[in-house]
Amino acid sequence: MKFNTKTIHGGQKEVDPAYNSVMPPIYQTTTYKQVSPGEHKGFAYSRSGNPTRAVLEQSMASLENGTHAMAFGSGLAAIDAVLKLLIPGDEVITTSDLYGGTYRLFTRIYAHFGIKFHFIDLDQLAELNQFINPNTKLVWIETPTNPMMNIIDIEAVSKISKKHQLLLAVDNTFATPYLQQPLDLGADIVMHSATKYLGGHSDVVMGTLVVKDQELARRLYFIQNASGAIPGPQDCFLVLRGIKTLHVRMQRHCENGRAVAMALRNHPQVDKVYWPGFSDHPHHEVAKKQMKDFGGMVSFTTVEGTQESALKMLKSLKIFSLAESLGGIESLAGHPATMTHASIPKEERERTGVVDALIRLSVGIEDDQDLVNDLHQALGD
Ligand code: P1T
Repeated sequence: MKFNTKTIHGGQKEVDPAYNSVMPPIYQTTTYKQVSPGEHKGFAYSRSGNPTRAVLEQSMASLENGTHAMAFGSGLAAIDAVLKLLIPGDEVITTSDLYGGTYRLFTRIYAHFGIKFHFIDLDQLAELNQFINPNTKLVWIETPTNPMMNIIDIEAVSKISKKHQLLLAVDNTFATPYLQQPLDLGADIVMHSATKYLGGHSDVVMGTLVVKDQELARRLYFIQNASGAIPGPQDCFLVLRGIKTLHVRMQRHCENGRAVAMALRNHPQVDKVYWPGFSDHPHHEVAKKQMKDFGGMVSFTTVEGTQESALKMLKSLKIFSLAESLGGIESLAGHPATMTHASIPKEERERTGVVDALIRLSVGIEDDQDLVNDLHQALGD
């Protein structure tokens, strides 16, 4: 089955054995009658499993070319489940260019439980070897990174991880499985904030994990059930509905992302534009190799280069809404330094490029000319 068919049918052979409904019923139930203890139709209690959630999980496994998936109450809850694979003394190698909430979870929660995090620069990734020691257990990467749009070579990192028997987890939120499938490139775990492109309509907070190894799936399922950060059935239904149009939405996000990136680049008031589709983007070749297109996220700075100029521009936008989050059908604009990445110390975030003047756009699927015109008027045209 090709990807554009999988979004609609993947993992969803028989969603309703009772009435053959085309969409899965929303099983709004906590529990299921048992004939005798342990004798039931596959579901005993909705933390452990729910039929609506099961359809979504099977769909996710299919989209990412994995074998098992688990859904969680948020993207961060999904990341939290991966970290629970670790024990005190274990070490994690990750990059300094990360979603601020992920950084906060690592440094403000798990570091207190005796897990050590090494935040390395992207250009040190090729020398990942030198950060590996016997305690290293996990490599965590995002690609494209939030919000600097750096691209990490998943295949190259996975080769090193495999050699040292480390787990490689890839946050695939920005790319989605439409653009890139990390398990095929050697990753062990794919994570999504399904809140973003998978849900696609800015109406659900959710996270997912996908794996292709039975034992890893067993361990993560144990954590999902034992810790209990599961999503409700209504939300699973909504994300599943979102997934059914993922391929069409992503195609338009990519087209509009390209139009916006080009228009910004050609504007005299704009200084730097971060978008991996530019042939002079430092990781353009890697992006071309591992992604089908370049996505709908674009970050930039204006020539004035101050927080005031960034905030002034953000306030002048009419179609783009000033808001956290991304990946919905509507265009959003954000100020990473004070919003999504405020939990990263200034010095550290500025080292990765998240300066006070940076603006991040989640380019929606409205008319591309309207979006470009909105940016132009906010830039003072
Ligand atoms: O918000 P939540 O569903 O818990 O997902 C966290 C998360 C994880 N990974 C990446 C790459 C993310 O971008 C996010 C959430 N990001 C935002 C809310 C944002 O505006 O960047």
